[in-house]
Amino acid sequence: MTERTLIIIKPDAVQRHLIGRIVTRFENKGLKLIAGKFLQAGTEQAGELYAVHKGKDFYERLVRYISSAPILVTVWQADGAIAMARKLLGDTFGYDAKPGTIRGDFGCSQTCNLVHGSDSPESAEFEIGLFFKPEEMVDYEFADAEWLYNSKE
Ligand code: IDP
Ligand code: MG
Repeated sequence: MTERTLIIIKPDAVQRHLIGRIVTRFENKGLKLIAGKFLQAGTEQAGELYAVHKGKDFYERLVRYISSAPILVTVWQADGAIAMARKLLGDTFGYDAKPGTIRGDFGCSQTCNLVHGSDSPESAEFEIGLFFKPEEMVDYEFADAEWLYNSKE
């Protein structure tokens, strides 16, 4: 099923000059970029993004971190985009994440794990709505879609 997922290039990735290398992972895989915004989130917006973690001991630190510096917020679309993107991200903590994943290749921190990805269709819809209006998403066909997705079969 066609899905959309919110991928955030987090403050540490921007500060560490990793935007291009991270975005390339999603492009290489064949996910389609349909929206993007470079911004610094306020604490309110950051708090909403991580509302599911409210009350946990790392929540305040997490909100401070995500609102501390600019981020690149993007939406990617593909069949099964949510699970595919989570595999590209790797496990939550950099030190656990496998080599070959974004978190596994570029970091070893618990909090500063470079990238956010929605974990379900419900959270994707909610998270995308925090940053984008429907008309800010641009759907289109890739010129090589037949080869990329075997869509003729
Ligand atoms: P996810 O980003 O892999 O979905 P979540 O459990 O949803 O992981 O946690 C959201 C974010 O909160 C993580 O990406 C990480 O930045 C931070 N985080 C999660 N667990 C901890 C923790 O135990 N200590 C510190 N930071 C954490
Ligand atoms: Mg999560």
